[in-house]
Amino acid sequence: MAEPHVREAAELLAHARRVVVFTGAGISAESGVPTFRDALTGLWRRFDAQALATPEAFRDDPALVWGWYEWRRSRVSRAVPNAGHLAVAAIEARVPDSLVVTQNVDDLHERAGSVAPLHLHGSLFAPRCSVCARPAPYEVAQEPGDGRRVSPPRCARCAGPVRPGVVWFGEALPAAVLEAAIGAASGCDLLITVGTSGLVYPAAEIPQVAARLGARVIQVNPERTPLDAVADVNLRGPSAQLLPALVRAAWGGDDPALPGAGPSGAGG
Ligand code: BV8
Ligand code: ZN
Repeated sequence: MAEPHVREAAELLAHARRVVVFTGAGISAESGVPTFRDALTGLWRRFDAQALATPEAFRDDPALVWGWYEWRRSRVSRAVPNAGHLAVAAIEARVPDSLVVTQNVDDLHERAGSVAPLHLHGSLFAPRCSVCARPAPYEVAQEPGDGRRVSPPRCARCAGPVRPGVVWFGEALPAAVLEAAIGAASGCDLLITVGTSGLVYPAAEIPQVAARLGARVIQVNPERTPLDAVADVNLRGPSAQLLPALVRAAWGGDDPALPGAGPSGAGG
């Protein structure tokens, strides 16, 4: 039997007609992908992620920054979507008017079956020329090892250095993507925010817009965050455990998209 908060959240989900699932690095943590704040393990520890994720850092030392993103891309390529990603895909399959809005630059939502998540901050899998913006193909990331510089490839058209296809601090988010995310948040009746510290703007506005315009908000996070203030229900714990529990409590345990679902009722 689900615990009370999960039951309360499941009531909201079972009756929701227009759902936005807003995710941050925490949803990928149980796939072994470091969250943004701890994305600097190994030799990367000596850098501040926020300082590395900037146009200035790339201009000053393109090989260091490209090496960091190649290291992250190789980590993501070896990771697999976890039960939290699968539960989000199950929600999308059940609620026709639903949308994933993610701050993550990994592809785990797509690999879990989410149809077209909006990437507010770009993707590790869309490098482009830093001069003419031509999309650049990427090889399967070699393991650049910890902290090794890797010189970025050169653009086939203008020979400019290729950059990661992410939004850095100080860069504008892709306008059409942000507009679509705000539009969905404005019109939804339920927003589920999962695994984000809610500190980076303007992305952190999304759950606040939904709450301001009357949506109910469920938060899934082991820690307190500024989004506690707008959440109707706080599910305190890991998303790979709580999201499947939420989906099972809302629609019963036989959701084929959920791991351990099915007649045996395995997975509790
Ligand atoms: C911009 C891609 C202007 C790169 C990222 C007010 C308004 C507008 C801007 C600002 C503002 N105030 C300040 C700013 C500037 C800045 C900003 O917000 N700074 C912060 C630090 C205060 N914003 C910007 O620069 C943005 N651009 O404003 O441009 C502009 C306009 C016009 C023209 C020119 C310029 C751009 C911000 C985008 C930066 N790029 N990512 C990359 O990945 O390398 S941000 C990056 O950090 C993530 O994408 C994410 O958005 C953000 C925070 O990460 P989270 O996903 O929340 O992860 P985090 O590690 O922080 O937390 C993990 C959470 O998971 C924790 O809560 C933890 O408890 C939880 N967790 C852990 N395990 C689990 C779990 N949860 C569930 N289950 C688990 N198992
Ligand atoms: Zn170019």
